Amino acid sequence: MKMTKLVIIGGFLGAGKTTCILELTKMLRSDGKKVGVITNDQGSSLVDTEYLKQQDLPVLEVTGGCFCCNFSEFAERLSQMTEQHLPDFILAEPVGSCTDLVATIMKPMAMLNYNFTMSPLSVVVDPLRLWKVMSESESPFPDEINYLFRKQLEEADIILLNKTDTLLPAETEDMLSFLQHEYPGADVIPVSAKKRKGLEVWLSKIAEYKPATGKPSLDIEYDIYARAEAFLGWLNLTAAVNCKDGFNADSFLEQTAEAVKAALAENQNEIAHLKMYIVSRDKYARLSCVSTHDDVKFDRKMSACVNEASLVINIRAAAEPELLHQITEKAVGAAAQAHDCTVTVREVEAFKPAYPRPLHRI
Ligand SMILES: Nc1nc2c(ncn2[C@@H]2O[C@H](COP(=O)(O)OP(=O)(O)OP(=O)(O)O)[C@@H](O)[C@H]2O)c(=O)[nH]1
Ligand SMILES: [Mg+2]
Repeated sequence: MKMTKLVIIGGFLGAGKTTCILELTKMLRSDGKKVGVITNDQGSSLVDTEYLKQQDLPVLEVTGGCFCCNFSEFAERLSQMTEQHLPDFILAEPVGSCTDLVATIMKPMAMLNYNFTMSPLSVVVDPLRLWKVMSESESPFPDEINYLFRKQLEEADIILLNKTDTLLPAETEDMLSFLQHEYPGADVIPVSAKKRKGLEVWLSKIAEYKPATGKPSLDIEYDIYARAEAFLGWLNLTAAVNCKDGFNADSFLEQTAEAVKAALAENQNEIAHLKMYIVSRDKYARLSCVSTHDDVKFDRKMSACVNEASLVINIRAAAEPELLHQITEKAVGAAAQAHDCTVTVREVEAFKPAYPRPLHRI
């Protein structure tokens, strides 16, 4: 019987997990392999799920909490994926504010005899966030988030230093040395998911049909971890956008994102990850911003005027949920007015993640 390989790809919010998954999937498929993806969030209505589905990929999600706190649902989705699609690989992306995956996912999966070969744990890291930790420069986030960020790296079998296309060669070398020195048990691989660089080295490590290296469970203080998670506010919003004469969906999305970013920057509420997605039939656009000091960037543009579209907004930022809600609705309203559209909000969730209580911890 074919054993599906389960690859867990963790890392902090906005590090590039979904982009790595997308590009790895393309490589695996060109090699004739079947792939399924499981996404995960503290809320529902996920940009990542919608975006990945557009690539004609089977995607299932675990919403309303991380994989570890919803372990049974995670296991159910894995079985569902296996039964429905018989994939060679399942790529699973835990919530970016989640850690302790060895103790709460990897070990329970192995011990409870699930029918998967566990791949080494891959953790993606964004150079800008890493730089803040390396240089001990003033961070927009409190120490608890730096603690969480470091714990994510500490348990990695493979660390992917991503976005190396934004670095000078000497900067990449400095960061690689730092990671190798701080986390000697991990394979550190420089990649640029966006430019598809370095991914074949990663693939060669995870495609080997041998079990994960079996790292010890983290020594982690859950109260600090919980404070880190609860420091961030989460906002997930879905809406219908209509305009009888047609509107430019890219411009609508960009204006909304820029207005949210400006309002957060004004209040010094740092962004962890802001992402927006808009779809109209077979056309879609997605943009993203990973800091108030970062530009809003399109991953894909719709390049069309449309009469109706569905909008999905996910924001994780150092702000109270009510403030995120107000800022977002105001930004959407202003973009609607500027584009002569009507917006009907379908669903809004604004909250702080609950204390992490994994089902299993080994
Ligand atoms: N320059 C550059 N940008 C990248 C690279 N990989 C990802 N990005 C960008 O980083 C942003 C975040 O990428 P995602 O893949 O959504 O990050 P994520 O880790 O899945 O984010 P969450 O799911 O919110 O935790 C997007 O704008 C990506 O285009 C890369 O290799 N180079
Ligand atoms: Mg993602």
